[in-house]
Amino acid sequence: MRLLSRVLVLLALFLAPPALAQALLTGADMRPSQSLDGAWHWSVDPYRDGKAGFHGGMPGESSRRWSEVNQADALEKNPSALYEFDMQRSPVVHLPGSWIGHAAEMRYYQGLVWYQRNFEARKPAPGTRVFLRFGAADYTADVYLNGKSVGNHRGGFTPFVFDVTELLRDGSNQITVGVDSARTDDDVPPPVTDWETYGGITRSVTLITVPETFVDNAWVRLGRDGRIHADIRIYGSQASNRDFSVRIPALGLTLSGRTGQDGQWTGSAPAPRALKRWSPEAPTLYDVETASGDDVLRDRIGFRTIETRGTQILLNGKPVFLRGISMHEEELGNNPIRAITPAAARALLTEIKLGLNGNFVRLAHYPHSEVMTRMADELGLLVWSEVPVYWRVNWENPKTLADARTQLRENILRDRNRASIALWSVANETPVGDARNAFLRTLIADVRGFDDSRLVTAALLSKREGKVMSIDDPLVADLDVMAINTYNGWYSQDPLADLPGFEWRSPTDKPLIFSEFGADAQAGYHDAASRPHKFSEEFQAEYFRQTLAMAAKVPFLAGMSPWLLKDFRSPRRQHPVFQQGWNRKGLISETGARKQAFYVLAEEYRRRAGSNR
Ligand code: GCB
Repeated sequence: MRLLSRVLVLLALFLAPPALAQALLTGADMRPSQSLDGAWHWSVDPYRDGKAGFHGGMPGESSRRWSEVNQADALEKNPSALYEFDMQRSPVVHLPGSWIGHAAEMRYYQGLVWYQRNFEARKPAPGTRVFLRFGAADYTADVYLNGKSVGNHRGGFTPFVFDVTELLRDGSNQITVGVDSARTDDDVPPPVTDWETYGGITRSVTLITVPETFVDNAWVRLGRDGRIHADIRIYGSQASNRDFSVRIPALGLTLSGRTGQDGQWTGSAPAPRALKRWSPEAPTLYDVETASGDDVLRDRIGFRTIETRGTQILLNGKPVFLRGISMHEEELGNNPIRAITPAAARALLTEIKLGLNGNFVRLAHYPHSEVMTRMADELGLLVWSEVPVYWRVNWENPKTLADARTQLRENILRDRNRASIALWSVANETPVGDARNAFLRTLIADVRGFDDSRLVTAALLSKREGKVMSIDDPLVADLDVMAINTYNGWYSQDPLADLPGFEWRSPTDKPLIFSEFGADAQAGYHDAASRPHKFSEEFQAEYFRQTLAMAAKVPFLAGMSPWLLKDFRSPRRQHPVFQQGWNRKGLISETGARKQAFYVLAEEYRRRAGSNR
């Protein structure tokens, strides 16, 4: 078995795409761009006609699909052209946003949906390149420009780009995207989760023009050695031996150098004395410009260090208790479509920061929008960021591992400059076993390879014997911070008053985070009995009081992110009275009504903020 999983990991190493062989523009959301958000035509395609062909790909059938034609051109030139999928006359919706919001019958649709729009552009000037960038499309996307395939992408939560320099033309252009939300047991995440899939183009689409040789992946950070470190990568025909500079004007700091043969440079300089370190209390961000030739890549970056010492987490060298909460990527409202605008991100994170007196958020269970992590930087919240390696992943399949590694890499490369991110997590509630351990160890090694400045964790399950809870997952040895999801008193029938009597045992001297605990409550359902029923606000509030009393007795606890800020859509939660398609473990309802437990946690965090423990 051990041998088998080693072989699988080796195979996956070959399948995984080379680290940075091509430009990803993952961190390019601040580059000037032409937005393709707005009105798009859409059509369902439940039999995948636009991909498979009319007869589903019968021998002899023309290999040309309607998706590979610029329909506007074809219909103009040839009146007898026939397109039943006439995208130009299909209904129009506003993107980004999941198709769940397009029409009532789309709520549980899992499959292929086509999108198309026309836009005006210029043929790229000589010496420039144009990239088409998607913030995310859930789950696979096939993209065509002017009837030509430009590529595809798997994974619903991370950005991807295509070089479309050769395909853009002066005047009207047409983009067609087929997004398929169907997943199998080999995907990441697998089909069964506890959240809404939100198929579609859920984040912004942009066209980004850069000089032929340009900067990408400029990672600038404060090292634990007190120096500002930079890793620069330049792409294009002139990338070797290329001069560049990294400037932080407000600090009067410039790092300059010349790339090697491979277009890369790594170096550091002492941090200026004037540097104000980023922290939740003072989230200072600096403009940083990386320039080479005609290209300037801009960013807003905070500088801080994060590390562990024994059972403590240290931020800027000082112990910090993570006063957090978890959340899914869903805006407030009765009918969310996963459209995270800066205003939506601010509204949610402000509830954590000011409402709950928090300093930490777990962005569960997949990479959230870059809008969210930038807002966390700006408002001052530490972040747990994770990939959807969730529950029952196919540990034995090298392709599944390759997909997980791609998502991890895209997430880290996108957000390495976000000061808010303190922890990268590689998995949630996964069953211990050789193949799983090997799979997750590969991801942990990847995290350390891409980013050695942060902490690595994973949400694990504990073992219960009577009232003794222990952490006996072998993965603990590989992590910087242990994390446990625990639900005694909700999924078990323990009387709530017993919870403070539970004893937690640790196998190491590493810090522990309670990455989840929670109980459903329907906002407005009250039960005044001395032992209130589940689903009442009183039960949830008492559950929080008693679980927090238990947590206060765990000496190696360094933080918590209870489950969770806001009620969220989940097709598996169908209690006819209390849930109706919503997981009700939110401390606020889907429309933002605060439940009693909200105030219990806010008070606990106010007290902990005072003592920082
Ligand atoms: C968990 C999962 C989370 C669920 C939650 C629940 O442990 O990590 O995805 O939503 O429990 O509500 O049961």
